[in-house]
Amino acid sequence: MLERDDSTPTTIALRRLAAGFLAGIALPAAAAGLPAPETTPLLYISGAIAHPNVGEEAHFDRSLFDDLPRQTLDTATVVTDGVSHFEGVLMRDLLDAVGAEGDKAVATALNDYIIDIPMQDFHEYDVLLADTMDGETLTAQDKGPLWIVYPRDDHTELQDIRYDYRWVWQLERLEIR
Ligand SMILES: Nc1nc2c(c(=O)[nH]1)N[C@H]1C(S)=C(S)[C@@H](COP(=O)(O)O)O[C@H]1N2
Ligand SMILES: [Mo]
Repeated sequence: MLERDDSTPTTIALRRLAAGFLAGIALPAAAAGLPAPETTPLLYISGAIAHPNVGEEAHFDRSLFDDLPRQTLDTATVVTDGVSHFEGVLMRDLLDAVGAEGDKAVATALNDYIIDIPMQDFHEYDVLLADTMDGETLTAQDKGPLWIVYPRDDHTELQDIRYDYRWVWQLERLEIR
């Protein structure tokens, strides 16, 4: 069987050129940190963070949030029926992106609900900051735009009122302390 070989000296040189070009633009971008938001932020992160993008805080609009690694989670919740399919960003990845270093995240919601969450939760468990549920974008009328979702079906110890308090819906701000 005839196989096509793309690796001519020309294509190899072009690939190297492209890789070099991409590395060249990626490096200054990484050094400059998180880009500034261009639309209204969904989420504000303050406190002990190494990579702010607006003053001393990190603000995420939808486009910046969408740029983070995406993850899914299927779980029951205490406020919905059956198992739901969530998509979003791992809290661990979000906090890594802003260089968060602290013992707790103080989470505040649009309805002024406020709760302390130990940072340990995000290292021990794949806690998701969900922006969609069952394929629908979460809105402020329905637990959104961002909802902290614990993998409660995968860990019996998470099926506890102590964790239910930390399932912050309508999340607006995380303050790292
Ligand atoms: N934004 C927000 N998130 C919240 C709450 C709240 O009042 N506001 N209540 C917490 C509590 S006490 C529990 S037990 C769970 C489920 O609350 P619910 O049954 O009132 O939805 O969500 C948590 N997340
Ligand atoms: Mo509660």
